[in-house]
Amino acid sequence: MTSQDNEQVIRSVCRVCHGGCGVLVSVRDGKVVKVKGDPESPMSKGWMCIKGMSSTEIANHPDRLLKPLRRDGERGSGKWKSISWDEALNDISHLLDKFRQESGPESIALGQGTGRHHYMRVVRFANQLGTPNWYEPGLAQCFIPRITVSNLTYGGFVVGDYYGEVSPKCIVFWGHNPLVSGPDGEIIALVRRALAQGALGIAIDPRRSETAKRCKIWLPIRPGTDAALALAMINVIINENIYDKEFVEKWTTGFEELKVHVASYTPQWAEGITWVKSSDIIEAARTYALNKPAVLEWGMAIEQTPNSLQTVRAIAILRSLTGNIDIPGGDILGMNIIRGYPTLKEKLSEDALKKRLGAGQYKLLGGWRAFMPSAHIPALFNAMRSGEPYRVRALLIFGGNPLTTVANSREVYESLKKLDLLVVTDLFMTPTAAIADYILPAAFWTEVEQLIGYPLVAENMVMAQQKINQTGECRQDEWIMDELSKRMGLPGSNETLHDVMNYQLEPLGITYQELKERSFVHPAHEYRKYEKNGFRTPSRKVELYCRALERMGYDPLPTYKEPPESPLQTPELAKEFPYVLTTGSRRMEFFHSEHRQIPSLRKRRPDPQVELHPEIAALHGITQGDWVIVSSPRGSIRMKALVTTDIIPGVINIDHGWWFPEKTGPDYGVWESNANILTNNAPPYDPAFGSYQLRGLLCRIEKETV
Ligand SMILES: Nc1nc2c(c(=O)[nH]1)N[C@H]1C(S)=C(S)[C@@H](COP(=O)(O)OP(=O)(O)OC[C@H]3O[C@@H](n4cnc5c(=O)[nH]c(N)nc54)[C@H](O)[C@@H]3O)O[C@H]1N2
Ligand SMILES: Nc1nc2c(c(=O)[nH]1)N[C@H]1C(S)=C(S)[C@@H](COP(=O)(O)OP(=O)(O)OC[C@H]3O[C@@H](n4cnc5c(=O)[nH]c(N)nc54)[C@H](O)[C@@H]3O)O[C@H]1N2
Ligand code: SF4
Ligand SMILES: [Mo]
Repeated sequence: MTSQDNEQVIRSVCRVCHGGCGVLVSVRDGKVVKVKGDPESPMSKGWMCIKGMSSTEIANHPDRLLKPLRRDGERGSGKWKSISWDEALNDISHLLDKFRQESGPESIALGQGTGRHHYMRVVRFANQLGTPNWYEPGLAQCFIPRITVSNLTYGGFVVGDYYGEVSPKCIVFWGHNPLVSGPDGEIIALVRRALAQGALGIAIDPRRSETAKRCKIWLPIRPGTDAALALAMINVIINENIYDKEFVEKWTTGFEELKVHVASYTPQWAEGITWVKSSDIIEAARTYALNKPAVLEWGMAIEQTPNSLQTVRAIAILRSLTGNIDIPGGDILGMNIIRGYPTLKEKLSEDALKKRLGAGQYKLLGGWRAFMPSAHIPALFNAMRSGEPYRVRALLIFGGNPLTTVANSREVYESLKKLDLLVVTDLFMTPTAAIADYILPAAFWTEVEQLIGYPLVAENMVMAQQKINQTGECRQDEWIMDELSKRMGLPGSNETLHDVMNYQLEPLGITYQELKERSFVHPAHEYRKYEKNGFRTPSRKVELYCRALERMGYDPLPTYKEPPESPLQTPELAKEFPYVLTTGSRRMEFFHSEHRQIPSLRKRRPDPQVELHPEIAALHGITQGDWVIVSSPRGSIRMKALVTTDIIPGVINIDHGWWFPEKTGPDYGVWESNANILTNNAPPYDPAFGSYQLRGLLCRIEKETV
């Protein structure tokens, strides 16, 4: 910390996105006045993206919520009364106590957003309350399939090794665009460096994304068909004998079964399904297998499908066949240097476990083998709406905007309207907050104390976020949950935020206070950890054939299933909706539904965008910048056309997360350009995770007529 003219510079970690970039924050008179990349950060080395660079604008934005608000009229009337924290917390805790007594703890649900600093605190709060019902809009659609499959297949979570002495020779970007969406396991600057150092890139993406543009090979795939492509690549690597024989023999189980299983999944078979030329599939498989060390980056495009388990499994197997696990410059197993968060899961009763919505069916989402057991989103919102199998009466959301980020926004709206209590904690007013009973003002990342294990889930290093300033009466989410727990006398409510952080840091022999002084701890990476004790799977090997899955009633070897709504599966519907729709490709300027009110970011991307190929645009008389109506069997939205050859002709790509803070509430334009009006939350879901389909649906487009 340095001081000059009343200005202090304090080291912390940016969390405008999932976070991870080291930052030097300048504060003057209690206000953040400047942020700058920290050159000493071992991860980001001084780099920051434009969202992070806008932190000053976000922190000091005039629309920040500054005080707790209680509804003072009908829901959504826009009438609010400022109340004290004491009043808000007393009211809410009394209501929660009442619901628990009248309808059981499961009638209270908790919601949150993606990868925030308080993520695990929400899980703990659910366990303290005794409710099995919490959710986050990612989960089955984001990360849980990758983490779970990684654990089942290799006994741990893997991330690309951009951090050591050896740079990867090849990087596969599978439904992942880290040059825009990082950090999501990696940091943009490090991926860019690896590519600049000569790594051969292979992008598997229906769009020639920012990352695909830097790749040697682009496989333009039909959305939703990734498992077929992965199976064909396995087929090529085995048939051409270019797999890592020593690794496969010594460290895997089930190779012979896999070989037989994939024999019919030829590149020619996959071409008909994926629209990728078989010669390109063969070239990609060879390039990946023959250029070691290689990283295989997987994004959440492979999870937003009702075949998420088997898609992710097929891709996971590619890493094992090529022996790219836990080697320098390959995909490395996490070191998990800090202790797991004390979620108090032991406090959840047997009865509560049985009542977790959707858990009986989606065993890897909500059952005992699940990585982080949660409720199935469609089942939870259905219970709010219909009272089946029991009524969910209250929802407390800590940083989420489900009206824009959960599939089928209209049903989400109907569900939220049925609640007896909706509490939303956020930095800003949102369309979801606008229909709440209470709104609580959340602290921004410069106002928060927390640990950040990096990369998320792998936790190869740990950094300290520190409280630098205070805005209005904003409070860190953890504080709110701590205060509610204390008022309700819940188990674990005597443990403070610092107690929890110190417990997590214990294996490193330091406290949070000491970590703050050091900024980070980053031990040297230990490669090939499996050579000591084997992999952390039942066979101590990589499980190409997964018996655990078989025992749960799921296919032990990966399979392909056509998406339930697609040109091949529903050809009649495809006559009316002839294009394949994909949603949500990340944009540099925004984090999901956030930042539309931040002038410097919005200026760069003022309108919601649809990407389509010139051939399709011509068919519909659409030209660059026209407003276009995109429709699916669920509804229609308007978007501005970006006509580009960087997308497959038959595919339409739309932004997600759009609403318009500048418009009037309570809707703030959420029914105009919101991708989730078009998406589907109906079955079939992935049989293990319950994932629904956000990519690879059907749509049509037309020019808007005024
Ligand atoms: N169609 C479609 N839908 C998608 C996706 C897609 O690709 N396509 N992607 C899905 C995925 S992968 C995800 S992870 C979800 C994300 O879904 P969400 O997490 O719901 O999305 P966000 O807009 O990032 O966050 C919601 C709110 O959190 C607030 N916020 C930010 N920081 C804090 C904080 O520290 N505390 C509190 N209390 N509030 C805070 C923001 O102001 C914002 O209003 O969206 C999903 N929805
Ligand atoms: N700037 C910014 N960064 C973010 C986020 C954000 O909102 N903004 N969100 C964060 C979150 S929660 C997440 S989950 C990650 C997600 O980040 P990524 O995993 O990179 O996901 P996307 O950018 O949504 O999609 C990656 C690519 O998949 C392609 N794609 C679409 N459908 C398919 C398909 O069916 N198959 C294949 N193979 N490719 C397909 C898209 O064209 C896109 O280029 O980003 C994180 N980082
Ligand atoms: S990539 Fe994320 S952590 Fe890094 S500067 Fe941007 S918003 Fe902040
Ligand atoms: Mo996500």
